[in-house]
Amino acid sequence: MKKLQEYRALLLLCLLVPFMHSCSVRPGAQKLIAPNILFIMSDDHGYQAISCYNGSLNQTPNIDRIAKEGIRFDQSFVTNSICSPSRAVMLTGKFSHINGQRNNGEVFDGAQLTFPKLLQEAGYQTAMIGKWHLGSDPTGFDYWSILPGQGHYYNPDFIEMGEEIRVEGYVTNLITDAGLRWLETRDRAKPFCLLLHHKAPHRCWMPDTATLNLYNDVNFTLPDNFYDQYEGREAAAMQEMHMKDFCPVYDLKMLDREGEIQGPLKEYFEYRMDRMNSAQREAWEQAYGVEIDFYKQASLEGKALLEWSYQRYLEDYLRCIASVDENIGRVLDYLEKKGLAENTLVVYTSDQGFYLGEHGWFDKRFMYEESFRTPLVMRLPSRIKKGTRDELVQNIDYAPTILELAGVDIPEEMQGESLLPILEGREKGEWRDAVYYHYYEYPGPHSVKRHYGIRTERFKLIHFYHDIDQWELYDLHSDPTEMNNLFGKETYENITDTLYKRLIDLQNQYNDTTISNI
Ligand code: SGN
Ligand code: CA
Repeated sequence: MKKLQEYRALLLLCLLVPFMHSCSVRPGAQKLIAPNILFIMSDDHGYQAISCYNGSLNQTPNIDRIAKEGIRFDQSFVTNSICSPSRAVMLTGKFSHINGQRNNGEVFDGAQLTFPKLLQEAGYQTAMIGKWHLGSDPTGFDYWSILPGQGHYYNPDFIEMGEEIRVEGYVTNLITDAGLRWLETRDRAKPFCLLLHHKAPHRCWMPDTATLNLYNDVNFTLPDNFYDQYEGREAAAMQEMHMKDFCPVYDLKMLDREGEIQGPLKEYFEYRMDRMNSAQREAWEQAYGVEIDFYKQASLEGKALLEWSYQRYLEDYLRCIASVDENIGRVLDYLEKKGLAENTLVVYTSDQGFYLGEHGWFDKRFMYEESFRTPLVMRLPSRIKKGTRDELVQNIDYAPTILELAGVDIPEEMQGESLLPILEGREKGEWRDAVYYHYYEYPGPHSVKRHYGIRTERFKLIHFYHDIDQWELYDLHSDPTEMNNLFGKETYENITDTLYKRLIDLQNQYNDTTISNI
């Protein structure tokens, strides 16, 4: 009899434990255990620098692993290609003009609804670790430890639950260490949602000492439009994010011992180097010494200087990414080791894409493909059907997707769509035919004019405004690198008209009142 009672108790426990993780989620989702969420986002990681996106520049075996065991989105876009705004969109599922975060430097209204808040209310344990860059303190997290502002690569400060601490080491490793520590000490009775947000590979691309010699012998091929002259594209001609705008000391690490190499932002870079300990500094001096000597004696000019700058830029940028990828591998290994891989949604994305020499540029902001698109791969073996998809998806979709997966109702005010049907491999059916974009940060760094626009599978129509009034039209099938502005050209009147009408529809649908006559 006692045995039977024990057996019954055990049986009851076995039946209950799987549902303990989904205790407060909506009925209907009960048959599935609420998945854990691990949302990894880096800063400025262009899809061209990810090997599973057919990038030939570098290898990213761990990001590729997420894609191979899950899903890769090939037409994934942001709504406003800049840091704080993208982060606000990701959290709220709403466009910048609705969530209020149009530019960097504005203070995020943390009182509004975000997906971590809703998950927390539904019984998840939530944490945010790494780059936050939203001005106000994080809300909706049981634990947070963020870099102040842009943060530092070496021996960075963190604000941990309101208290500033300085930690010795390299930022990408430290963010991962903190993430693993939190996973290890979390409350195991609850599902978790961890936002792990890397600073890398943000400007000024300072690699870890362990990667300083990567790519030394590689000669990267220049993009075909490296020497773009911006014909017919006024706003593109007026930007200040060209490789000729690089600061030799700050961007290209040409800080010589003698202090002879001058240039803008030199002090800014010295301040960063001053954070290093002696071993870190010595590794840097050794690694860059030869290049600095070369730079000093070669007195490069014109094309030679631009092409050398491009090589220098890519080496450091890709070294930063090597650390990001390796650290993603550490987290994936942890999930596997702890038996968490099957039921944890792993997302890898970036706050937007980046120019790696296309049009001669670095930075982001424009609605052209390299910065409008952003990498997006997801893995959840228990739910996601493996493969690649080409639906037009956008960062407004992340919050609704995660909420639906967790069995939490998606609030009306969220403007994105849940990607769950796509993740579950349902046939390509009804889906949006166009995405909307709006960038505001002008006047501002890199002088990219304000603009908004629409992109369909094939065409893109953009309007640059404020102190300029220029429309651009691209046929992405015949001109994927957007060199030929077709706006106003004969035979394109009909498509322009159709796109313009659709653009107005989208502005109405998303309540953006910035409507201009064509
Ligand atoms: C800094 C950088 C810019 C960069 C912005 C925005 N300049 O201002 O190059 O575009 O951040 O980046 S720096 O001299 O400080 O490096 S974002 O990721 O925060 O949007
Ligand atoms: Ca960014």
